[in-house]
Amino acid sequence: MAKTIFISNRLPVSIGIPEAGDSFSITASIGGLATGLKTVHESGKSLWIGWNGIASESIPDSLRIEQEKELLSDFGCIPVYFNASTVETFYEGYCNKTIWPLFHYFTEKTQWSDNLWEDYVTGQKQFLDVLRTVIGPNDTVWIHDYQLMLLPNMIRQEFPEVTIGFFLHIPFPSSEIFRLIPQRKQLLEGLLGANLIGFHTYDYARHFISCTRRILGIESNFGRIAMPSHVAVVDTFPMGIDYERYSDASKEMIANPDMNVLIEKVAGRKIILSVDRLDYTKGIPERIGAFKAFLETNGEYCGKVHLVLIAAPSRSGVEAYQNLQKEVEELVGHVNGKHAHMGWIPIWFFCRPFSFDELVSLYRVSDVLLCTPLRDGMNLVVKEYIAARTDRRGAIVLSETAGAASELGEAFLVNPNDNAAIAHAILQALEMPEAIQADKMSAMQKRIMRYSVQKWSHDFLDRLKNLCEQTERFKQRFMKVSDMDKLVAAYRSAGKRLLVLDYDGTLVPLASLPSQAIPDLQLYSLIEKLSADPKNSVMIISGRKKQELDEWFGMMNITLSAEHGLWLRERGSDWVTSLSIDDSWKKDLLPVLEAYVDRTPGSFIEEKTVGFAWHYRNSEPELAEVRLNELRETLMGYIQNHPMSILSGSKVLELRDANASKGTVLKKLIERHESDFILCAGDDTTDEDMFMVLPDLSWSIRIGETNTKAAYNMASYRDIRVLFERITATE
Ligand code: ADQ
Repeated sequence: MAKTIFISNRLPVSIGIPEAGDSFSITASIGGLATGLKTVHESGKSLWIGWNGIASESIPDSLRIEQEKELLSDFGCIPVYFNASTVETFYEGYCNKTIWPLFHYFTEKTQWSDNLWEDYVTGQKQFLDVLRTVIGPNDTVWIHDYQLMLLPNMIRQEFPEVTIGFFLHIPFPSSEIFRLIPQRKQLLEGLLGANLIGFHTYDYARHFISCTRRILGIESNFGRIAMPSHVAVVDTFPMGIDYERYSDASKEMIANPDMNVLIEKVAGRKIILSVDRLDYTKGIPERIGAFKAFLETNGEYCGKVHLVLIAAPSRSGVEAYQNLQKEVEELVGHVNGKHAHMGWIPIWFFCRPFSFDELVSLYRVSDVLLCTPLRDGMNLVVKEYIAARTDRRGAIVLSETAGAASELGEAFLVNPNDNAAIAHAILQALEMPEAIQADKMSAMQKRIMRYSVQKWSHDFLDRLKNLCEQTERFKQRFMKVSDMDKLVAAYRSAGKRLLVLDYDGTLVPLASLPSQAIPDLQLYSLIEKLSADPKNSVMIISGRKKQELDEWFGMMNITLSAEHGLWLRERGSDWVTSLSIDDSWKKDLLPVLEAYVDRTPGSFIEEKTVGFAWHYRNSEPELAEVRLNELRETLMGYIQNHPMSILSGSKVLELRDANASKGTVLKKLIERHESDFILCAGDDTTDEDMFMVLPDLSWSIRIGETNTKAAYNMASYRDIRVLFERITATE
């Protein structure tokens, strides 16, 4: 039976081993991810692979076996064992010294070295090793987060049929930042192994797409990226929280005794709450600075407000985190030392994690949530605060660089580096009338409630399933071995055959410069064999110029057609055209195109007998797209008055004679040849003109996963060559 396998760096359970080391305890984690995937995971059709959180040296072998059994039977979990050294080199290495800082725009904290990278690769292979023991061909794998960015492609290489999803929980930076990383190509290729790549926000998805274009030169079409073996779809899924858990707890909670003490002490003062993991991305020192600025510019609030600052230590093995703790302690000491007076301490600092009950109690009594990370993939704390405010009170000051900001326009959105703006927002939040608090809070609650973490996970998995069904449907159009067998049989039994082939993208791969896409020896040999058969008429029909086709194929016994059917050179004859050529418009249009070349670095013009091609494959993609639209608009004006037409190809805009068409020339040839076997192959929209004029029972193939009038699709020019190998071998 097909199953779903979740893979994350950590398992959704915590393992505890007491000092004596002769037993262990397992507790289910209540983190966001564990909750989100709970309903799917508990349905019993899934497994979860991840590190169990403790170095393998500290688990005696006997315990390990027991632990594995219990993990599997009670929690559907399969552990990956990391020894202490791997924890340090993998998780605390490339993951947290390279990717984490860089993806959060902390370039100065980013370290890269070959060793770190090697350990990152090796670490992920350990996950693959475990996966190999349980995976089946129809399974779905959902991989989580930046620790495992290479895993999608590792799995794709070994198990091409498996459905793979990936979700990144942290920001995906702009290409200017991402391109700094030496292993940028490997990371992108790693992710592109997935069928679905999910991000919290549209901006992160946009950054990823822009990186694949600029760094790998791979195009996307409405978030779909065609890879050789599959289509990778990029989309946005803003992660939510277990809304009811927070709202129900808030409604039902008998206040936690510790919290009662706190609330009594506060007695009439306002509470500004700040809750994070102790991480430099969260902007805790900057927030303390902004609170200080607030006190200094709003003296009337001294003695009347507390900042309750909760920071749970994390990644304490990494130096940057150890330094951060010291820095925060010093800053808190400094503000308290400077502003406290008898009976009032401005900042209450807690350097420990708070329990769920404690957090909900605090959310309920805090007047303002001050959430100003310098960068945050999403930030769930702000969503938890909203869910816990069943009384529809409270206000939020939120950093515009947190992913959550894109969903929470009602919050006071601030630049986390601007102390004065934060201080002003705190004042506005503290003084916001209750009616407005209620309006804003209920608007945010409706949104957060709707897109809960459960909805998020189902949405992702449903999308993944739909994509795979779509791909399956599409695969039906791809030429299967049985179809190829039929084609070969029809070829063999035919007395007279016509083979019509486009060139670029169909017989050779597309190249950055048209002059680079020259025929290779294998292609020559195949065309030689095909054309040597007296039953065959072979024709190459291309948008290329006569001179190029002559140079490459002039010596062969085949028919050539240049410039999209404008010119025809039948076997042993000269080039002719049946169209009355009017190229008077060329001289008017050349300066227009030249102006676009000047304004679009990397683009160039290829002049043809009747027309031009404006190539922009080597231009900066976004700029080229803007220019392309402008140019099309400009040319529309000319089309009305000149016998020309505009044609969009792969990274090229062509202007050609309005009457030239591959379809027209092919129609003539078909009439003349009276073949009983016709094969036509192309990869471009211009080739659709040919597919449309083919008689019934012809064999037509479009290269690429795209809608077409052709009867079949094939993945690449390589498949056409395989087909030719077969038909030439059978003779
Ligand atoms: P984190 O960086 O851990 O997660 P965040 O989303 O704010 O960031 O918090 C995750 C959870 O930790 C929340 O449930 C929160 O209550 C809890 N938490 C935070 N500080 C705590 C504390 N001091 N005591 C107790 N609990 C605390 C990463 C990304 C985020 C993204 C999440 C989910 O960095 O941007 O929102 O994953 O994708």
